[in-house]
Amino acid sequence: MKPRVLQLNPILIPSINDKLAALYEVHKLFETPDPGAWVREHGSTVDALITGGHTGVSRAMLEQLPRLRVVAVNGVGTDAVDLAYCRGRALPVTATLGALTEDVADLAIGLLIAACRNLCAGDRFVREGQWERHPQPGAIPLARRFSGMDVGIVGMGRVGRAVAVRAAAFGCTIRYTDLRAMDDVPHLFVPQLVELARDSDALVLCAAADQAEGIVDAAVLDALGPRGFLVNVARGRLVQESALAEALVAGRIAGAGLDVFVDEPRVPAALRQSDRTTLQAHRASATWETRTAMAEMVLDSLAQALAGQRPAMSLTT
Ligand code: 8YV
Repeated sequence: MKPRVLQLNPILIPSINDKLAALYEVHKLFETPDPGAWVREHGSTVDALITGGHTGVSRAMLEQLPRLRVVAVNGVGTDAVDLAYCRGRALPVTATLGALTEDVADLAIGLLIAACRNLCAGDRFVREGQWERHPQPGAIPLARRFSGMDVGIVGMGRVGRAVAVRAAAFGCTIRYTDLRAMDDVPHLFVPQLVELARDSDALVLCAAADQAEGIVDAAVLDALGPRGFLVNVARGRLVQESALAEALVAGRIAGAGLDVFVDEPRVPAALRQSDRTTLQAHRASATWETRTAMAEMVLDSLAQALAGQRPAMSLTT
């Protein structure tokens, strides 16, 4: 009998879905009308679980899966999984470490340039026929130069470092904050986020959410100031979203490029309606290349765990 795999999110790569179906009896919980009832009835038959970084899995669900041998997170963030509980059960939790670094950093720079240069407003202006109606040069306000900006990186892990490499190529001065200074990072460490914000034209959030919930508050936004930009490619809950909305509406910061939100897919109206925001639907890792590499890592983790080995990408065992 094939091992039973419970899948909480769709995987968008057909060849990976074919491989999963060939090897396992896959149950797609996201297509199940009553997921809670399914887990109550069949939870004891599940050998492996696949979930997304943002989705994670609740402890209540894990408690209903006594036979589980691996939680394979198809993502790098494991903040939505109770790692301590999984450690206690000697249950491997794997992540796709390293697979999405370049794409997330690319999107961070893309959002930053889009925010500084008003790319979305420019696109709308042309698309809606406004250019023909208002051909004079001042019809769109002047933008801000990204090259050479002071960029503050919050969280100098894999993604933070990849953002730093890219920003350095644009001639930016880079400072960073994290839980501690890092010997192998050549940039200036600033222990206090509010100080980093004061010294930065743009703050780029790349930190894990576990220990950093709500760190971007009104004081940080005011320190960033009316010429400052915020980019978030990490987790929405790093930011106090209502404080961000207020700062944007009042022009207390210049703009924000956001791929992640507190309560996805719900995005506060103030953020959706603001001309100062550039928004994405949590898709920093959503390229064919990266999603294929991530899903291959998930397949490897399942194969290793179900063969009784410690998965190479395990964070808990
Ligand atoms: C993915 C993420 O969108 O890696 C993460 O932690 O949040 C995202 O890159 C998600 O995990 C895809 O399933």
